[in-house]
Amino acid sequence: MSAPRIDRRRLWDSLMELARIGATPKGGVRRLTLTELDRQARDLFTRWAREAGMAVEFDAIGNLFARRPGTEPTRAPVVMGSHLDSQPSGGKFDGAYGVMAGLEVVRTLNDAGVRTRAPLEVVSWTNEEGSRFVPTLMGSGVFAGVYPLAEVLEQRDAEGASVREALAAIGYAGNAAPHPVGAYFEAHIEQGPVLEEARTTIGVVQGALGQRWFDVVVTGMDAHAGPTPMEARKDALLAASRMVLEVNRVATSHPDYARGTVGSMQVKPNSRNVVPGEVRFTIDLRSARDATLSAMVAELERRARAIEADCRVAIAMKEVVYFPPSEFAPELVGSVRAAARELGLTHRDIVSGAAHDAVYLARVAPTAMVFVPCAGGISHNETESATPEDLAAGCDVLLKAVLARAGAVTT
Ligand code: HGY
Ligand code: MN
Ligand code: MN
Repeated sequence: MSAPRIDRRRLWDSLMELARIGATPKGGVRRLTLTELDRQARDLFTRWAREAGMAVEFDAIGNLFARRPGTEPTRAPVVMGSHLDSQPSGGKFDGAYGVMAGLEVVRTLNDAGVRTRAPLEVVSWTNEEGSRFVPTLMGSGVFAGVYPLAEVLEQRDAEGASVREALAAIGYAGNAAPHPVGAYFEAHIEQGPVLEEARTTIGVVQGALGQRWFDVVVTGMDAHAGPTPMEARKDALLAASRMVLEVNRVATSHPDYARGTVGSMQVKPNSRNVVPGEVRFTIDLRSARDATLSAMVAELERRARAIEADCRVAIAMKEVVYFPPSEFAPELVGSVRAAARELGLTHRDIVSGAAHDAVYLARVAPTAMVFVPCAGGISHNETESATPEDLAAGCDVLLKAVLARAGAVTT
């Protein structure tokens, strides 16, 4: 049976309506996890899912599960999902596309009167971004048993609010029980330049880079910028700046997809005429090989010791996230490739530089992802954009791959 085709206009309109929640002047989205804006997005998704005949529940970390019954109710559901939270200056499509594409698959099957043997679920995972609260991939990590719920609920943001308090404040601390997943599919924009440069519509994702995140505290001594001689200073910002250069150096000295980023830094006391006594910053390391991640960390720790001695400061590196490179399920990846081929869409294998909830779902279920291009490969940026055609193509591939797994029953 040939699969029905999704409604491109409806998918686009849903994405644009969702993007109005947290819309920023430059055309992006600021919808930090567990904020009032996240609540509004969750409420909107819940309303739409119920209008599509789905039952909606949420678990103790706020993961939202919208379920469409199958003809074999005891079979584990085929799950589609992604996330509704965004970066502080994020785009309209990162995360939102995967949730809206899952909803569009259900809406299309409803219109076509197509039932599935396995139930279907569309999921929005809590705090994929890890921007307001660490760890990243928080909700899917709890669901997959990677993070203990009690520990995660006590994580605090820069203002000292806990996950537990923020979740209760938006009314999404639920009690849905963990349940088996028959298969997991996530549609996402690539967030890099590969597909667009290759003029290719579909990315058949093989897996994702491994990541190691650190919170670093450099402790020196506040001092007067005038009378304090250069050789007597304990300048925490000088030491931190040298560490930033080292992060860049270790990442550029490893060939296999190595990445190194310092994305956030706080300087104290942050006054023009005071030698900074304390600097806090973050390190995000990635690679396609676990051994490379280890080598990068070892090099950075070695260089930190030398910089400490040089600058007469202390450098403390605390690891806050680690997951090795992940591979998705070959048979499910094959169904994504077959769907793209049957739809006559250009496609190519690709490795994800970004992490996705699929990384943790892959630990509990066969998992695959569908990538579509984004303009200039730009993401985590308010100018992030994608075309209605590419987004629809990715959603058609998602529908076909999901039907192949869930089994279609024409009523
Ligand atoms: O950082 C990541 O890889 C993801 O986009 N949150
Ligand atoms: Mn994402
Ligand atoms: Mn993201």
